[in-house]
Amino acid sequence: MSIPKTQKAVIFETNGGPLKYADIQVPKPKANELLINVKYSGVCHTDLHAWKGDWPLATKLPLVGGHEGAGVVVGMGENVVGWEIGDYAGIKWLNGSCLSCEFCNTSNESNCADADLSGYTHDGSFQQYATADAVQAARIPKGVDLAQVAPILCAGITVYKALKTANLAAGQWVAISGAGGGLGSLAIQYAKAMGYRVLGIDGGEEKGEFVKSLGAEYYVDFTKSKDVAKEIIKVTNGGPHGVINVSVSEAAISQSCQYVRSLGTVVLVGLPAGAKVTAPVFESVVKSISIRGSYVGNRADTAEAIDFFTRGLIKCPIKIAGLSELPKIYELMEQGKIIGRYVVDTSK
Ligand code: 8ID
Ligand code: ZN
Repeated sequence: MSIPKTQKAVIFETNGGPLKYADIQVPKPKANELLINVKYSGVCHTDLHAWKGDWPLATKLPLVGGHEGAGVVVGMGENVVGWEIGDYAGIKWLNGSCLSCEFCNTSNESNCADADLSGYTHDGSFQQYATADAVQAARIPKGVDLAQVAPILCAGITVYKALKTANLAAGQWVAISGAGGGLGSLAIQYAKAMGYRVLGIDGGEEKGEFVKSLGAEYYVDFTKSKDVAKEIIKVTNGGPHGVINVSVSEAAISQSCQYVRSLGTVVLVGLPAGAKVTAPVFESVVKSISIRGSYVGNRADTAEAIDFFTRGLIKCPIKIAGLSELPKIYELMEQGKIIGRYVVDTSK
């Protein structure tokens, strides 16, 4: 397999600065890394945060974003074992971790203080050739549609792990706040596959139709509802047992602490810049609610999330665009106009 010296990528030099569709060097894999020919990459709202630089964690600069890359292994460093040229591999948010700290040792690699993050501290999947730590790279079965599987590599893993974190029983209600977006559209389907009853919250009629088509029993339109919390409590007969917050809205997150059922769990996933979660102490105590953060997933969560997908239980609602169209996708995302997930084709 011949590997070119240069390739197409979308790169930026300053946070919020121009997103350049340019020719850059093909990276060389380190001893522990795979070189992956990225065919498709999902576009996550995190990529927008990384470009803007609105989180309290600095990005690498200049940076190639992207962390839902699906492709083919074309090279590897001398220490890599267990991978072959031609294997399908996925680039995830967690590119690599130290593998020796307290958190790595207990399979909580995403909480490693030295975690290396694709499209943030490590050039990501908005390029045709990207490197990934061979231990953390996702194993994608041969024959899988690489465009379809791409969103599983962040959105799928993240919502699957968040649903596990909510610790629900089959038949219980889960509310997905931000249900019409990339993470939300997958959360609805994982929740259904795990046996839960789903209530979706987002804005607008089109997102409502979409959310229901994916299996939500009920849709709350936050732009129209007279009282979101009241409506949710009524429909679920006392509030959902779990809430997965995947919106990018501080207000929606705090609101979820009010409508969650007694003994229920509010899971924080969406990361609006500078946001705080505000919950009334009295009601939180008397209702004995839990508020828990959830951050991507580990290697087992990855394998399980991909397995749900390959068994046909999850369909990624994707729109495919060219890599060169990334700035336009960010604009639509900023306006909340994307239904489901955009996936970029790195050859265009
Ligand atoms: O590991 C993690 N915790 C993790 C992993 C991946 C992504 C966290 N994230 C974060 C992203 O950084 C981002 O902050 O999750 C958030 C959502 O990512 P996304 O699903 O990729 O974003 P999107 O496709 O833009 O979807 C967001 C949805 O929220 C809706 C929007 O209409 C959109 O459909 N929304 C908003 I903004 N305000 C809302 C509100 N008040 C709302 N829905 C309900 N109520
Ligand atoms: Zn992501």
